[in-house]
Amino acid sequence: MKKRFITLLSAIMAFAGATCHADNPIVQTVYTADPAPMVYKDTLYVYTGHDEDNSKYFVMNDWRVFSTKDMVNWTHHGSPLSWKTFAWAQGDAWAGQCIERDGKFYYYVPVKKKGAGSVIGVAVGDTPTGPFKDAIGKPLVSSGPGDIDPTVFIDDDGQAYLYWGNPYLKYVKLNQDMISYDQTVGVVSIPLTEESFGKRIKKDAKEKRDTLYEEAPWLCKRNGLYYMVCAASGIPENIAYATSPNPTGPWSYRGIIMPTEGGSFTNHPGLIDFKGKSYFFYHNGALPKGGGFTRSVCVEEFAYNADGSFPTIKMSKEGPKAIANLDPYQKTEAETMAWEFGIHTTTNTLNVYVTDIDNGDYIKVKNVDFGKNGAASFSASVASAAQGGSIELHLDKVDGPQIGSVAVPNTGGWETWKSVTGKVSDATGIHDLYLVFKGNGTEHLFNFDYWKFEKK
Ligand code: FUB
Repeated sequence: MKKRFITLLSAIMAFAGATCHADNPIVQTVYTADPAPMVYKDTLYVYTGHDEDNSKYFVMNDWRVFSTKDMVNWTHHGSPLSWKTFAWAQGDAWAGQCIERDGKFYYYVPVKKKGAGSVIGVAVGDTPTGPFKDAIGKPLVSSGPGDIDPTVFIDDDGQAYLYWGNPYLKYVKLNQDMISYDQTVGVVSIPLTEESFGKRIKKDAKEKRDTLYEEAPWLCKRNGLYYMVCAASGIPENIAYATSPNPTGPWSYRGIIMPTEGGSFTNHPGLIDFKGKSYFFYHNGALPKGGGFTRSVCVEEFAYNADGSFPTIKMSKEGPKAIANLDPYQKTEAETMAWEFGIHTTTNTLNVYVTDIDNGDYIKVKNVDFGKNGAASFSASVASAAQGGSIELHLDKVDGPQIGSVAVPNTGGWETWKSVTGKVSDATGIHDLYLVFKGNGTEHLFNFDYWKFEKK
């Protein structure tokens, strides 16, 4: 994404100051789409697609994964999977979902098969962030046109379901191994009736769909009720839902959750409960140069109504409130952030780190708890084949009180990492921390891997 467009947005954000904590979209370094949240242990992961810059169609080559423990700071884990992972695929890394079973992570993704159309593949990994490999060396599902947007769900009795489809809605019952499905049941098409998915008001004679169902199904369960949340109502899409007492229907249409807004003609839901709260993920075109093919994932906290129905959920710039503070006395990856200005993240074979750092760029980390006694020093792991620079530490605003700084030298290489340390003063209590990068020269200043404060 071009830095100059981010510059404008960040200037507006900085001017808006403390009252405007625009944490949506949750990622600003790349365009992201089609969110699929998953909780594993004490961490919420969100798997996304990746719209390439300047796309004029759904040009998507890989998937991305991000994680949070506090709902405001997101750690970038790079790209765990691409369509190239599947030797038999030729493109279209569209909307997927990952789920854990028995310590393995199964990632269901649609891809374009060589010489054919969309099919659904399954990749498997040992950790939530991969690496993932093709689990079976061929498509898992190839049922005809519209095999996109898989959603996977494991019921309380252990039966797993994989739903998908546009314009159809189909499912299979996955076997215990998660990489094959029950052939006796086969591929089942859900009847798309007005009772199940609402009546479509047809705009013209070309409109073939009778119901609101469009694509992007998301299957989940709460208090014994199954929810089928989906993109609906044609283009531009909104998000609607149906419910059923069974995972396979019949489904009853319940209404619209998120009305159309946000500058992207598609939307795509992902729902999750995390640490006692409910979260609704979606995408819009809110970043600079954003739109229908350059989308960004956002999240809202919500509460189900007492009868189990959804409230109307509006898109916001603020996103959810923090549910935990960040401990600055633990090693924190530099690519953990609530917001950033100007930087990118990149991956080598071992690691994700922050790169493309220029004078005036910054990373904002929210709700950092320095404690009563405060911090004494700050260390950072940095690398530079150029002139280096410095990291200034500011509280609450990019030009807020400065609590310290560290100088970054030329370390002899862009991946020749060195620890640098500087003194810190007047850092107590809970603050948003701005790591502000300074330096001169025409090249990028340095790379940044992780940081940590020491207590007084
Ligand atoms: O990201 C490509 C397509 O756009 C997805 O498959 C749909 O759900 C829509 O979000």
